[in-house]
Amino acid sequence: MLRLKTWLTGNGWALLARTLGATSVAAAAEAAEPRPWQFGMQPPATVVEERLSTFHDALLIIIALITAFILGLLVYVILRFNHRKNPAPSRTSHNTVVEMLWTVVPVLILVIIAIPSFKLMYYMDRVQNPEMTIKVTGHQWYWSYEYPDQDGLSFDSNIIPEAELKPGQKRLLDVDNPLVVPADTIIRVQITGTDVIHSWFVPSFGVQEYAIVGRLNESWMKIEHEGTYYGQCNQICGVNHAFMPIVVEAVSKEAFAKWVDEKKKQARDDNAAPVRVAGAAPAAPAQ
Ligand SMILES: [Cu+2]
Repeated sequence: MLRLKTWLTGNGWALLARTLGATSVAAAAEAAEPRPWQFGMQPPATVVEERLSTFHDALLIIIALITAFILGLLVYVILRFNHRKNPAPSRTSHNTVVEMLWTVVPVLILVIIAIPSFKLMYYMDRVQNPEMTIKVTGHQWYWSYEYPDQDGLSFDSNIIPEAELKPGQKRLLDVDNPLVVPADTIIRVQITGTDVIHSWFVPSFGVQEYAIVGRLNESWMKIEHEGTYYGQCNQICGVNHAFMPIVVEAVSKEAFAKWVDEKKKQARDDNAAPVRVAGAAPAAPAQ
């Protein structure tokens, strides 16, 4: 019973996946992006994505076992009960024990899958003690990012057109202003939209949240390692849907503080810059 409990609370899944050589957060240090001929998930950069990948791998094993079992049954029936081998078929039409089994066993399998699935879903859903907040807004067809804890610093993030790519920059993935966040920090991500439905999706964080007009959706991430992470809008949102990628740069806390100062300075120095701070807006007239 204890074994079953350990299994259901998640440790069993992790153990199984590790035995089968799945990647863990600790092993994934480099940038995460889609690669040519990639199989499987991108390396996890957050605990959420590590758990998602582990759960996915465990489900794959369960599915493979069920499929192999059904295939075995079919092959057995075809070989054993074809009309040459079995010219006079039995007239049996019911077997209560077998019928109970093929109802109860699949239900049990589904319950065993549902328990860790719901646990993970609620773990992903809400962050308990966020250290900072990022607001993401989806537009046709770019993202804008806002830092309410950094005096409302905000800017737009646009794709770099193919003709303007510098060496080393990724076609359809790199942007002019990436989202810069501190690594090893619990970040609440609030997501909304201004026109149609978009979806902010960064595979290696396990974050995928719809950006809907008039609604503030929430997710969270704690990026374990510094690095550059790529994502894309994954809700068909119009003709330039494929051209609103996401770049997240996770840096050290000190580098982040420095970056915030520089961005704020940039916003103050140059009004035409795409960077804004809330404090720079004209004050409302006194009543
Ligand atoms: Cu979109």
